[in-house]
Amino acid sequence: MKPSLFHSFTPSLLIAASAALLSACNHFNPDNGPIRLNQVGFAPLQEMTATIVLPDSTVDPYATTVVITNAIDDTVWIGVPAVTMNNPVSGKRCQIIDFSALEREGDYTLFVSNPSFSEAAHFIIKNHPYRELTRAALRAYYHQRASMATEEPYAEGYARPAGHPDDHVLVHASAATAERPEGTVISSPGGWYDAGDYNKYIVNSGYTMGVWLMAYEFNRDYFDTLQLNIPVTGNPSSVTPPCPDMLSEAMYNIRWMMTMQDLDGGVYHKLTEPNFEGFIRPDQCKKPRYVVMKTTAATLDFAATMALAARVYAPYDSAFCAQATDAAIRAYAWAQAHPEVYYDQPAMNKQFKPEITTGAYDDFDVTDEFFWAATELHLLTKAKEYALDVIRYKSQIAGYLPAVWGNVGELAMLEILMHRDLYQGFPDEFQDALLHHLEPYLDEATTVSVFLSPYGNREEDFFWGCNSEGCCWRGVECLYAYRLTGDQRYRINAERCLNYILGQNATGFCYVTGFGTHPTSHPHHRLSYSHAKGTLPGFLAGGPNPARQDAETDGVKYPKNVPADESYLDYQPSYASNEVTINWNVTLFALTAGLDAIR
Ligand code: G3I
Ligand code: 9MR
Repeated sequence: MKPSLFHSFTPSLLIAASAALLSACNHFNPDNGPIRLNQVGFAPLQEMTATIVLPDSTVDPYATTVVITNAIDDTVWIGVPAVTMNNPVSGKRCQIIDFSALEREGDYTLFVSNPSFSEAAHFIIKNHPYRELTRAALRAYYHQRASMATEEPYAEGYARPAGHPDDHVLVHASAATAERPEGTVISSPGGWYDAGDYNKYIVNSGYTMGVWLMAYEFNRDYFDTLQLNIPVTGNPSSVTPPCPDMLSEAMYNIRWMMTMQDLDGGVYHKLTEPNFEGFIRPDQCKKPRYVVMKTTAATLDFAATMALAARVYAPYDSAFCAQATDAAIRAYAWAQAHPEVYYDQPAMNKQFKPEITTGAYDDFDVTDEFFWAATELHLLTKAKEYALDVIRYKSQIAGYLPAVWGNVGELAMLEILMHRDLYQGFPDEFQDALLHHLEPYLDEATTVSVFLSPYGNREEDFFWGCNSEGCCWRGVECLYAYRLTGDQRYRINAERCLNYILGQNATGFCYVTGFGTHPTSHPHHRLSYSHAKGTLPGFLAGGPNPARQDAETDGVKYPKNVPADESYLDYQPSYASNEVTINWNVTLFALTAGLDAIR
């Protein structure tokens, strides 16, 4: 039975509330309502909370009451918000509702009532609430595959023709050598499109493969049985024992990466058209593509990836592992001989033609790349020369946290922690550094956060790609901390990071396409935009980015004075807040799979 207090729901109240909210929401986003909660699902024993972002028109916050009903309309929870406080970033007044007491699987409706507004939101409690999301986040990479058509039954409704064969790639003047002069044609097919664009970048691929293969090692049993419905031809899955789907998908990109190594061991920074394509289908793209400049960062990320892959794929394909080991060793040697070749696109364009204006993934400090590559090579070969480099580069750990595409030192730290028996002393130092780094965020989750989250309570939490690089990655760090200490607090905070991504946040979006009641629906993604069926599912959007580098381009208009945590537009041209990328999805599934595997 619905309680009597909800008989006071009146159309006029609803209209007034909607009008107030509409005026508050920005030009491109829909009204996601004041109730913010995980829109995908909770596991039965999980902490469950929702946040009400009180409409500005609220006269008396303390008059809010809450009722939760189950699928047959029985009241299962009735109460008042546990806390009323201001969002430390936006200043907005919020209330937290804690309904963790609910345990039964089912569909629920949460009704919020206040004399100034009334709202309802649905949520689900079920076992393995993140299984489907994990699968979709991984299947997103199948859709990103370059040089091949995506076909049924694998495309699951999103088939498209092949594009970018990349079998006729030109060596750019910046990458010319005596053996491969400018204009030499090489073949570099396959791999994944980086993001919303159609280019392929080694630095970002390397970081992505690192997080990917480490996620596999972290939850091997889980991934060994996860079915992705992807084609496995050309991958090592025919080898006995069968290669798990997630390793098959990764191999599609790793084999492309291998083609990016020059004869001398150095690795091209990227394979790209000179300027970004329009929003057209892959098969419609006809621009010439180039491999551009070998760099130290790309070569080291490549070395680390190949060494890690040689270890992980050892049970499946010995020929590949021998090739990857050799590639890694030669790449590392090249980087040692060329330790400071940085990708400086404006400087390169002054010297060489054609001009290249696509993604730079520039990085002028490769200490962390040396550390990661040395660590992976040491884990693979156990050779003394790499051990000495691990020692040499480990000294800067404070600067290695958190890991992002341009700062991969933490990947080495986590690898060492996961193989700590091989090392004496310093794993303890690394563990302390990780826990010390997390502590203030965990503290903020229960002291200042209106979303009960260890992420999103500071202005600096919001930047280009923050949903992944800030929020999901912090959740993954919590999973590592949980594995290392067994302390449930870390598991709970990993869940809280995911709750944030799935809707308990300042904008009310579930930032994964195709999931939740208010999902990101218009990402900056050429594959989605150009597909007759529309947006592809399972992609994580970049997230609120107060730097707003895209403001005013292509009609992108942020409302004036929008708070940092709301600088997000679910609008296709907004590349600075709403793009999707391979490096962002990997942290999402590392988090969802990690949580799914625990429950
Ligand atoms: O390093 C500075 C830091 O010192 C400073 O405090 C901070 C203040 O905002 O900025 C930092 O630089 C940022 C840089 O990323 C490193 O994190 C830049 O502002 C920011 O604009 C830059 O964003 C990158 C963006 O490309 C533009 O270069 C994103 O991380 C990166 O994910 C994104 O990658 C693009 C590719 O180029 C092309 N493909 C799509 C992909 C995703 O949008
Ligand atoms: O589409 C591009 C996206 O993939 C990049 O991340 C972004 C930043 O480098 O740039 C996008 O391209 C835009 C360009 O930078 C400026 N003009 C509008 C382009 C999008 O249509």
